[in-house]
Amino acid sequence: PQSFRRLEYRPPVYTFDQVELDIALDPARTIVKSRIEVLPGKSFEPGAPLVLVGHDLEFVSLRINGEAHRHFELTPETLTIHSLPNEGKDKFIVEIICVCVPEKNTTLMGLYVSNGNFFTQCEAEGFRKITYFLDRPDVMARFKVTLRAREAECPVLLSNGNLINTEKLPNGWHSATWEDPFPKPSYLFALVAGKLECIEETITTSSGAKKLLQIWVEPHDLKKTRHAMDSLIASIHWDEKRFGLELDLERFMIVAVSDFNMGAMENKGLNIFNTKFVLAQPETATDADFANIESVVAHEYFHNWTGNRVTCQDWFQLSLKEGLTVFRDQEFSADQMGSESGRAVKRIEDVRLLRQLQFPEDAGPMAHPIRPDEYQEINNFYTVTVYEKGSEVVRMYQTLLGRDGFRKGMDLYFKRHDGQAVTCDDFLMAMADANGKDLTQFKNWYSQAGTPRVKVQEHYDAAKKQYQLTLTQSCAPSPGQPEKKPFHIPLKMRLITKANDQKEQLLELTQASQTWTFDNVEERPVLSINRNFSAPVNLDFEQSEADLLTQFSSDDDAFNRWEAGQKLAMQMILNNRLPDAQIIEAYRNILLDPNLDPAFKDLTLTLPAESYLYEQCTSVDPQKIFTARRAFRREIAKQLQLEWAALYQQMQTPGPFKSDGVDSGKRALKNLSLSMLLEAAPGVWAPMAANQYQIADNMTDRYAALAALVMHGAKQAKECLIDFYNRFASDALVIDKWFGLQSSRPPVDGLDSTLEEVKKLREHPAFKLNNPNRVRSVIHAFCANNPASFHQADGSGYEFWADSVLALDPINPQVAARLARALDRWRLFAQPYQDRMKAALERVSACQTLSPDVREVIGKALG
Ligand code: B3K
Ligand code: ZN
Repeated sequence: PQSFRRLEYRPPVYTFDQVELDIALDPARTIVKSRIEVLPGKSFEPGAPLVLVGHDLEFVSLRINGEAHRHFELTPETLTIHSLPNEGKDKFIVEIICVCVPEKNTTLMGLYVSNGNFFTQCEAEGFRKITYFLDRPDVMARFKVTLRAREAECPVLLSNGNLINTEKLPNGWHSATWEDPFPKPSYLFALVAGKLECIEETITTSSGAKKLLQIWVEPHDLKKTRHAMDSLIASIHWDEKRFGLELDLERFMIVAVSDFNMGAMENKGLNIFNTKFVLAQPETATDADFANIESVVAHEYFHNWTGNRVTCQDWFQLSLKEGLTVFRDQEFSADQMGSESGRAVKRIEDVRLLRQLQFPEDAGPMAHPIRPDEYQEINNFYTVTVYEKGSEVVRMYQTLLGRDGFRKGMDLYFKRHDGQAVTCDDFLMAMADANGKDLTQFKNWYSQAGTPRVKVQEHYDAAKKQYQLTLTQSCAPSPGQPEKKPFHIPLKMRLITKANDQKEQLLELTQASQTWTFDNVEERPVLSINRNFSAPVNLDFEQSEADLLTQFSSDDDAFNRWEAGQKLAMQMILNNRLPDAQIIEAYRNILLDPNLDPAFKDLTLTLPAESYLYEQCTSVDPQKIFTARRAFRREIAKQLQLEWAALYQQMQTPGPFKSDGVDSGKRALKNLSLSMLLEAAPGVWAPMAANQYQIADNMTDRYAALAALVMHGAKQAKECLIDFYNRFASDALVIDKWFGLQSSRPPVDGLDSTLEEVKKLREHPAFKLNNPNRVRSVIHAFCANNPASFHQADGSGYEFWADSVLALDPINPQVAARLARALDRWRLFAQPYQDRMKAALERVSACQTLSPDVREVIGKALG
């Protein structure tokens, strides 16, 4: 397979100035005419041919400077144009006509049809499926786009920028012309056409300019757009306040589509979203949905500066825009929580996700630095490493430089690079120069994969009242990187003493090993380190249970307080122990503490995920881990049954539904209590869950009750599932929840295996292999989010996985490749799991017609 390498980057030979597109939309035959002004690029040499890329296109004609041009070659991937006027030294005009077939496009890249409407997805390399182009991010052009369509079928015609003209045309056709004043790479191009309606709002931004905001959806969904609009407005104001960045267009549009490969896309002025991240009403969306919508709307909006105004030179630099923009959306969501404890809750949630998904990636066969050096298929590199670890790296600048220093760096970055396509090094240099700080060693975060491990050794000398701390860093080998250089690791720490006389400090660990000495420490302290998870590392820190309990009950850093509890639980679960009296008491104190945020209590009583527990083992027995974790949970449920029952009553949220941090935290704790009660005594408490299911006035409570019944195998589950389906049959996003819940049910004694259920769900009339949300709710939910059901000793789960990857790949390689990742960590497993996983991987690998996407994932897994 062909690999692309970061160090092989060459600037473009030609570049584009003005681009005009004229697109006549027809599901069966869309005609795309382009008129492109071409100029010599940075690597230009006289006489060089112009090499454009195009995929799945029917070529019709080529003209240069108005004349038909015959000197060209076509391959399935390229259009190479020779004999350019004056050897290409002056500006010349290329005009191309080609055809594509949106209704046949199941890959959901390029131009495609969903529910009868037209949409595009161009990042990373989808534009080449619309027309022949220099489809690379360092070619930035000004676009003017005319869309034509039959008015009855496509009353709405949208593209990037400002609407400058509309016309009625013969035979029931009409057209709209859009102009985007900002030069942009092709990956930010978008069009939308069809029967859509919008809500709109006019706001005034910091400079006093008026802006039109619109959210476009299918007509029946209009009533579900308010929360997305509120989130957009909040994001616009936040970016002005925190970073001084203002919306630069007169109009900003969001469009929702139900067939979409990922969450959303930041096309300039015309963001396109998976419906899942736009549509919400209390009756149909959970608190988690509301929060996700807020954060994805913010993320895409923030890309307008970090991604669009300043974009990436090449796709190896993806984290330049993604890591930075995730950091920005995380900070936004934290601020939206409205309190310090709310910020901590958000931080804990983000770290949980990082450790559950990114740490395994960083230890597996697809491990890559946040700025990868090599890829076969760029779509495989929209990873939790590039995004979430990328965000952690950006957060470390802020930790090292302070908030003001970070802001100075951002200001300099925009001052230097607005309108350019740049690299991660440019970002680092802006941070370094704005603060006069040497960040040379910090570059290792960009070039080295793997989660660093920091060993903590303490020594307290009571006579000298001196405390010594030695930190030693290491990082395991990762593909292509046998040895690692030390990272620049910022570690926030504080010594916890009874006198409470020690301040928080920032240690910068830059050597392989360093020792710090603290004087005047009157008693042996308890160390609180990596506070607020200041660095994305694993700590190798042997702490006594007593110290952990101290931290768990009194660390003033909310993150580390939570972390101590997780560590205690993890050690016991991995040693197959049940919670002892002390930890039960500690949990009880947390639950009863009137000063703690309910959302924090919910996170504290939520045990580490199985995928995170796996990473602590050298040979994983998934059934043993499941059983130990479940027994541990059951014991907490039983021992604290009175407390759970009381909390269930106390955490009710009377009054109209509010999706804010306060009420959603209460609901989370209430519903955890409900789940714990069913864990303790399903027969006793299931009627209460069934009642909550029936009387709930919001989806959070209704779904939580249903989940508690299903997860604990209550007999009421069946009829509630039927009721749920019938109630929401016309709402695809809710039906996704219905599928997802059943596919992610862990094993329950006396019930059919979840695999049997999932196979039935695949035959359900509402299951569709070509809708990514539905596929994710059934197949990914089972293979990636239901480890105890998936990992069966007979390998049946893996067989199902292989069948599913092979069935999906010809339809949608991107979605198939995501699913293919579910077996990444096969080498970590004990027998017989390991051999069975290998066999399933080999069966997929033997398929001769795999997409490059799946081929890369499977090849690296087996490699
Ligand atoms: N930039 C897009 C992701 C595009 C993925 C292409 N396979 C969404 C985002 O990160 O905002
Ligand atoms: Zn993004």
